[in-house]
Amino acid sequence: MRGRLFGIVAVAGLTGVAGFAAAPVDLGGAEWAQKVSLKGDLRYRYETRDEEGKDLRELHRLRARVGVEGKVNDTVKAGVQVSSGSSDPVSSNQTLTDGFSRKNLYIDLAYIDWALLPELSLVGGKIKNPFMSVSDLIWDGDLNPEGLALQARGAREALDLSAGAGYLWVQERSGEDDDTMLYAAQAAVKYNFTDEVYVEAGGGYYGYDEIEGRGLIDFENSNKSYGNSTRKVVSGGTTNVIYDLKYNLVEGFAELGIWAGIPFRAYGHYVVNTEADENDTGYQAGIGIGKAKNPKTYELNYSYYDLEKDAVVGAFTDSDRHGGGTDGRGHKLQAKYQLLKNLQLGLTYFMTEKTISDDAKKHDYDRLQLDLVANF
Ligand SMILES: [Ca+2]
Ligand SMILES: [Ca+2]
Repeated sequence: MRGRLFGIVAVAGLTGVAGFAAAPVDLGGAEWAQKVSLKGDLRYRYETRDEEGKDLRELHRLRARVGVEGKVNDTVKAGVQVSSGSSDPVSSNQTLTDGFSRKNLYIDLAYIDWALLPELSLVGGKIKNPFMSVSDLIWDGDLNPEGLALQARGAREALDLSAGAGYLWVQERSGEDDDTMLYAAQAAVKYNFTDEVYVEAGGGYYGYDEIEGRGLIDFENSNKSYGNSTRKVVSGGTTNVIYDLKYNLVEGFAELGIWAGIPFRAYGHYVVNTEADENDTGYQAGIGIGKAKNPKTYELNYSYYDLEKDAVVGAFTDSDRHGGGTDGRGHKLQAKYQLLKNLQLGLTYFMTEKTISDDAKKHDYDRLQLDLVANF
């Protein structure tokens, strides 16, 4: 019986092999895998928010992202990514709540990336932030702007050069010249002294067109200005809250990197809104040691920031420190440890002050985040 069964299996196996060899069926799997890459990550977060004058808040949150990028031809790529969260442009967190209800998915990225030249790309759609950043002073890391961007990158001996320009749609409206646009340009140069030491420095300009006097950029529709100055206009029976100022930002940044068995970096970032007369500047300075990448590796980061009320557009800056937006200052301490392959543990603590433009309303805001992040 046993021999017979073995015989049947052996014959079936041989026929299978013979059949495969005689009539190869190409499902295109290998070719497809070369053209399309799929990746995702999932973060489970425990968070506490301790804001002076309010009850301590404790919550668990998820962030799930899945993205696919395909090679369209030799010079064009296209990608789509979906994420958890809400329509919030600066967060894809989903709080665990609402009676185990099913949660929404959103379009997080949808772009075409066309290499016009080996060193020049045109990217269009809902795109990854095209501007390099040594810190999250101006842009939240989750922000994926919309429109068109040019990105140039090149290397000349010890120099790495990068430049970008953006034509970005913030708010489309029906009237002529009524759209809120963001026109931006940035350039940076990195000088590699040796393989172990580099210095990078750069600057950028971000000009918002049609923002002063316009309705607030607020996905929640709750007249939130995320720290920025506002004024009210009454027309008929309704009162609208609008931006009181223009935002034309100039930034400068520099970073020093040293490899001494483990990586070390120190950076500074400065921004000024040239259209505001007061509360118009922001800066952030920080250091980092190590890199949590391979199992049992770690990194430590520390930074201090001071972001005045009208230094940047509050809706797009970091959503975590002092509860998000502008008009805050404080410390950020972070430790990351790579537990296993593709599985990382993170601990972040913000010790900040909120509403710093008004001494009577200024108060403490502390936030703790314990993260478990899986990449696949
Ligand atoms: Ca965020
Ligand atoms: Ca329009």
